[in-house]
Amino acid sequence: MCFRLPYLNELMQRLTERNRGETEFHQAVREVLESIEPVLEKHPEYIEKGVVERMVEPERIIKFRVPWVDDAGFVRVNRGFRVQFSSAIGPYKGGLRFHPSVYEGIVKFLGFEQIFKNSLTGLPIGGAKGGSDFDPKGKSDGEVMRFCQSFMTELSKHIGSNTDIPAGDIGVGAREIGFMFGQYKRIRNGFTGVLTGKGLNYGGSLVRTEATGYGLCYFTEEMLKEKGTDFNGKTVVISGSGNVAIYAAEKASQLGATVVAMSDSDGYIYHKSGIDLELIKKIKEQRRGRIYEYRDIHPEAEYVADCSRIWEIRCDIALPCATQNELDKKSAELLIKNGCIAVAEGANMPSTPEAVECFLSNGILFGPAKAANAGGVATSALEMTQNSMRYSWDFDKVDAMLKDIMVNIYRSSSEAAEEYGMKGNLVAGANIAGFIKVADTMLSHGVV
Ligand code: NDP
Ligand code: 2IT
Repeated sequence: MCFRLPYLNELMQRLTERNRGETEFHQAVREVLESIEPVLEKHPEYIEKGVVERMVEPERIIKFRVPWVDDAGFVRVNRGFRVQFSSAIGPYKGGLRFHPSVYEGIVKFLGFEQIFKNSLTGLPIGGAKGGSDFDPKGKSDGEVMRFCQSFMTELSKHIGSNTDIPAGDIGVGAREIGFMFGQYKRIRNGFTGVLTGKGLNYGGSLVRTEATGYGLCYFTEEMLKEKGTDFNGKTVVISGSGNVAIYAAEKASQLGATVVAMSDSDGYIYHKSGIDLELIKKIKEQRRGRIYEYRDIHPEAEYVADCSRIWEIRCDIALPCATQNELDKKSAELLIKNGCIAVAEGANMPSTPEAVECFLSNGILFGPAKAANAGGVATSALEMTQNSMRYSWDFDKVDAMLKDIMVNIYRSSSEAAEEYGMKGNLVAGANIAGFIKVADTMLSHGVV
């Protein structure tokens, strides 16, 4: 697809050439450029001052060797990354992903998205992402600890509570954050809020564990209000069964919906009368097991050994909460054909561009990741605030703040869409609202 502005065509072409093979990064940038084209047409000062060229180039990329010793005594070597994308509106902030598919293109797409997401939260946080191609699956606690210590030994040179504050993402949860925090504290001899998603005993915030999933449902509730409806009595399909998926399922159920299917990378479970979430938590959070084990307790549930087919199940609301590009055009068409009215993204960039186009052109309520899953990082910022105060708020207070933030993100995204003549298009609205705040800040900082 071509842009109207030759400037954007050239920029996109140059970006593709200079970041060869990084297809996820190209995809993320293209979507933002498409959304902000009308903003650039109205405000040529963003072009004149090179705001977009600067925004698509990370401020700093750190790439390092992570050597560690496995249980059999063999030396293993992984790659570590941290992309410090933008510090315009606050210190770098964003998660760490440990998954074999991680390479520079993945970390860059996630770091780029994080700039706009963090801006939308209304809190002072810049954009970053990091991770490694290390696969925690099948590793012992000792192996995970040694890996995390080696990873943090290098990363500790580049982060700090006022510089860059990492958190979790795929493959990085409470266990990994604990090991990394312990190593940072030991190396730097300082107890600071350098990571978020910490345990409650050492500076973590209540609600951070639930925040992304809960926030996703609060955002979805706002979208549903547009159609005069809510979660009550609705059938919901959720992909994934990790941190985001589990707490999205919990909140959707609390709001009166029935979650009928969840998945992992092997396959999905369909339980018509409603997923037993306590069992999913036992299998996934406690035992780090596989989702097919669900049938050992509930043989009446169905298991299909192909996670991509989860979107064949009829539902009113679909919440993709696993990974990027997990929902393609064919799946989008199926969801629509089966009567789905709303899709909100818990994962980052889970819908392909063709799927997004399909949802928008068919009038499906669509909550893009940057807006819909911002509750996790927003609550991370609330954790930073509590760490600075050396104080902690109770669950209801943080939950109420999270809800307010999600309602505000919905409002600012839908208002920006309307202002630029794209009423109801939250993809455009979220990108525009997120962009303008960062772009104006960059103008006021001069050329840096
Ligand atoms: P977890 O590691 O807790 O869970 C990830 C889930 O997704 C697992 O069920 C996993 O299955 C599945 N999955 C991962 N990779 C793939 C793949 N390539 N194909 C199919 N399934 C896959 O991660 P989170 O729940 O934290 O993250 C899920 C998504 O949400 C990611 O896109 C992440 O970037 C995004 N996100 C996370 C936030 C957070 O606070 N944690 C905040 C905002 C967004 P398996 O166990 O088989 O690997
Ligand atoms: O994608 C995301 O927003 C996250 N993984 C959470 C980042 C954070 O700093 O809490």
